[in-house]
Amino acid sequence: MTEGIVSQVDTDHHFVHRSTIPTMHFQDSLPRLPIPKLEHTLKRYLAAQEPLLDDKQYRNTKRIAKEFEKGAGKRLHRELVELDEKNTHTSYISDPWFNMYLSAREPVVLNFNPFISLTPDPREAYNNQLVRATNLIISSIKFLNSLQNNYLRPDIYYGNPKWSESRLFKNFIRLLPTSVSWYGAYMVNAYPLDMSQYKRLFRSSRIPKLNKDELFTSECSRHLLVMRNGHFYVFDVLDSVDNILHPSEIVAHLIYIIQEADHLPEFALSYLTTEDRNIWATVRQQLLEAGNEENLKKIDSAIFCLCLDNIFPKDEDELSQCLLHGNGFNRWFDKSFSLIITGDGHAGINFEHSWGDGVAVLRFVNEVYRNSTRHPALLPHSRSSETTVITCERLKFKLNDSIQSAIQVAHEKFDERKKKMSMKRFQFRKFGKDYIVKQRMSPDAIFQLACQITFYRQFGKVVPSYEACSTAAFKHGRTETIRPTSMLTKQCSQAIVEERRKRSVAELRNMIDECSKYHRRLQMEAALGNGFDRHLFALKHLAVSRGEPTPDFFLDTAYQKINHNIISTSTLQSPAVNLGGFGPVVSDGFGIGYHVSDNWLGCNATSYLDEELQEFLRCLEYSLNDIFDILEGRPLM
Ligand code: BUJ
Repeated sequence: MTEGIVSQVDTDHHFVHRSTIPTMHFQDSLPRLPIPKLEHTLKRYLAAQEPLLDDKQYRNTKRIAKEFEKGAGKRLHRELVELDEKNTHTSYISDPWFNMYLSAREPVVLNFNPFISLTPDPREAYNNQLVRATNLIISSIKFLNSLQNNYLRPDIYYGNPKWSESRLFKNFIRLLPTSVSWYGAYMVNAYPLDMSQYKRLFRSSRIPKLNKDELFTSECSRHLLVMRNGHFYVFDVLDSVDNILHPSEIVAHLIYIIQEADHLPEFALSYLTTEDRNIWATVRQQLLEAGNEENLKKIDSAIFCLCLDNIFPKDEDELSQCLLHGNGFNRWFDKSFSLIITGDGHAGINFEHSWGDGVAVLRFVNEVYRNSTRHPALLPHSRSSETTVITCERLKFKLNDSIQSAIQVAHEKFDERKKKMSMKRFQFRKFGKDYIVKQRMSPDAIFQLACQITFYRQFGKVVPSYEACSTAAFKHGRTETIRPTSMLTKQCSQAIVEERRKRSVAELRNMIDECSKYHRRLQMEAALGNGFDRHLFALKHLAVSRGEPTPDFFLDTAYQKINHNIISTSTLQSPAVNLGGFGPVVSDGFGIGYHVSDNWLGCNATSYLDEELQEFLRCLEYSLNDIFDILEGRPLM
């Protein structure tokens, strides 16, 4: 796209906004993700191990860590630092993290792809499937145009939000050379974030390959992929000079697709994207050999995938299931993201995780929600254009017997796996962020503590837990792990569950307060790249990638145990999002997407253990009531 052409036209029609500060203004001067000192990493590691081990196991793990620190760990750490110094364009975690995702052979659906559900449009009539789809398509393309033209506001975390609105700040910052721009923002307590992941948001797909997948991004495609009843359609949403198709023309195409794709195909190709990656890689090769190369290219290079579902979810749990996995035939799970619109106009995103993290996807969701609700391109009573020339192409695939039976097998396996997974929404209305902040505690810490108490109440023990934390404040940062299980949360859980009548309210409150402070510290450390998980992960990756024997440290059962995350959690905050979640990361665990809102808190929880999940949510309610009573100064009964 040439900037000259689009800059002459009305902003509203082409961009979500035109930022004073260019999108990539800070990229060159972003700070680098630090590699913590090995000594600090191991100290943090041992602190996280302590609540999970008995005394003897802990002493053993401590000994192994000491040996690692003096031996293999010391050498690997030095080599990691040397490597990092040679790769100043990126972060030490970027390659190992891509490698982790792309080498994983489990199906992406349920195991990796999360979903985010968009809050309904406040005006009911705009939630019609065709109206919402058209408006969200157009806002998404405006986002793409803004990104391509360097008009998208860079992500900045403002320590003092007043600067986010300041013209003076923006005009000053944009004049700074890109080599120092980050420092200018830093001077006013503003922290620009890494924007590198956005280049794979659009026109991108994960391509299955034997043993390690690849990411593909097209330079300049103009077409959208639309799925309906398991059929694939493509049509250009950008014209030859990158103007967005008129809304009435877009809706005319969607109407055509809905009318044409009125039955399910005998063999729905998309089930293959739910398969184990090596199986899918082999079948994809067969598809290429059977003459489907052009069609696959059209899918891979499409700007994104729109799934026009024929599903009418009866409640939030059914909607969440639809967005996390659906019925498999109307998705292409390898696309960087799919925009799913149900028959009754609910909208959500399912995204492939290897290319990027929650921060980039949430930004996209926020912008398209805002733009599509404030400046909807299509009004509910608008008509589709009767004069539109439909340029839609239905992709017809050549499927030989072997491919057909592979689809059949994938279909059966997918149905089996999705049947085994339960997903439940939970909401607690007695307090939320405002109340917790008034108690001078951290809302996130309180939710995490509630999960710890809950698990202890249900199973009488503590287990490895994971909270995702973005490290996008650094160049090519990804995530770090916060470890919500600590000696403090263990003691607090024991006190609340087992000694509830023996302990005074003041004592319990003090324990909660200590947990909150400790969690806040862990959160801060993780966001600054000072956790322990990624550092250890990178050291292990370095040894393995060089073909060296795996150091004893990583063979310790305690190391393996702490990486079997029974409670895996992630949170995000946005008025544009009303549901969100992901599958459990282990067969005996829970996947918890949660949200602490102003006056309530809630989660979407998943598990392969249905009864345990129901009980977990019952206990969570109990635990939150306990916390509430304590904070209110009422003794526990
Ligand atoms: O940790 C990482 O590197 C990435 C993580 C991996 N994991 C999901 C396993 C933790 N990925 C993310 O954190 C991205 C997750 C994006 C979805 C988050 C969902 C948040 C839900 C909020 C809404 C809940 C509303 C409840 C309503 C009652």
